[in-house]
Amino acid sequence: MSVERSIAAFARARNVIAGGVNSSVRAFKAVGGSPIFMKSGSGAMIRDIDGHEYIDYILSWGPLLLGHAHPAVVKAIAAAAQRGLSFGTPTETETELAELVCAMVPSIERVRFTSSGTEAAMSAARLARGYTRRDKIVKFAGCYHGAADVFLIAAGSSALTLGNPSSPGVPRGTAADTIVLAYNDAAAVDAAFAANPEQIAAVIVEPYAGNMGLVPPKPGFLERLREVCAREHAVLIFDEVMTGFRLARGGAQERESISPDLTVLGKVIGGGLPVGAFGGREEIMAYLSPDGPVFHAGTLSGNPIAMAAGIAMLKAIRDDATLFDRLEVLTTLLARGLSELLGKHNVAHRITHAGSMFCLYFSDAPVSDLAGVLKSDTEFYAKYFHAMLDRGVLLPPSQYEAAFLSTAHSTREVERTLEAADAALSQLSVSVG
Ligand code: KE4
Repeated sequence: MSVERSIAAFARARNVIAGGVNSSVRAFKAVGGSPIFMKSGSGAMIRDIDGHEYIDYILSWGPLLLGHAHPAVVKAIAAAAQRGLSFGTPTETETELAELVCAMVPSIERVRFTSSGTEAAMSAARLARGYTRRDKIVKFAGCYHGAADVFLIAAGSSALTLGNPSSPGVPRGTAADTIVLAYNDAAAVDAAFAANPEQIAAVIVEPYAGNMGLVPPKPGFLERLREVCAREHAVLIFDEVMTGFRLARGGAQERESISPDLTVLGKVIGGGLPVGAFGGREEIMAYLSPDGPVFHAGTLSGNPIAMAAGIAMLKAIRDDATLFDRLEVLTTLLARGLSELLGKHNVAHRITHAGSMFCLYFSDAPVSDLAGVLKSDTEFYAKYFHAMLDRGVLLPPSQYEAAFLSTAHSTREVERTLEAADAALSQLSVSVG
């Protein structure tokens, strides 16, 4: 498959953009080869600048629950743009999106918008610290909460992919206030609070960990976090940037019937435009400036074009009564089909899936935390990634990422994906010998 234009585009980009990309995972470092430059997307499909078309399971890393260029979202953006792009003043579009968020995620009584998930998570941590007057934050190895210093310790996603889960440049003082535990280890949370009495401001967790592949919570894990945080007067933060509006209408917290104190949102909430959000109990959110002492600001926070996209997105999700059932059925069909094929080809694997998220690990080790995930065969994943890319299927370019389906995917795309996987595994089993 010729990707000459992408190769040339990457060389040109590297002359002016550090690393040639504006987000690390896009560089294909984990899978090798030159990153593919895309030109357009429509529904479940994406097209590169060499004219190749792919079934897209990256979907911009989660925002595109309704697929590429959804008509209602595009129309809302175009209409909003005609009225001006940004005002730096309050607009009613922000209130309208906030009303939708609060109606769909009942634990959120007040919300504040940002321009990225990173900003939202970083601000939620600052708010929890200001509200509790404590400094320490508990996070879990392999979970990713964006690129802020406080969270770039044992982080997942491309920090893990690139081998820098604890990035250089994060001051020792910052790292000292971040306590890292093993995901799904509820006993470790009790021990952390015992060892740091009245010092832990918050526990932040991806309720379904989507940045070390997809690692679901073990039964009782989230409940334990809820109990411990309530007992210790610490803030429980669910980072639902990835799971929000995707695992259920009200996110993972609806699916698991657990109410965090604060929730971090992103991706779907902007419909593909830059929107993050954090919100939760009114008592905590009242600590935010300008009413409270904990500072927050952002030039383009609540940008009216992004708000219009989010409103169109959330209304479409809210009003589609069978959306989540359809996505769960289709994702399960794909996961089961892949598992059958991998069994047929005698390839060790674990597949996790929930809602419209899934991950295929080339491993026979249990995947319930980062240590288990790290036993995966990332070299084989890289070969599989390219074998699928050559057959018109775009998967995340890292073993440590979750893959996504949209409402634009159908059994047709699933069947084509399974055909490609069968051929890819045949090719690889021959080459592996
Ligand atoms: P952003 O700053 O990238 O909008 O959001 C950060 C973030 C926070 N919390 C969770 C649970 C997230 O998954 C993310 C971002 N996810 C990655 C994909 N694993 C974004 C892809 C990228 O970094 O380019």
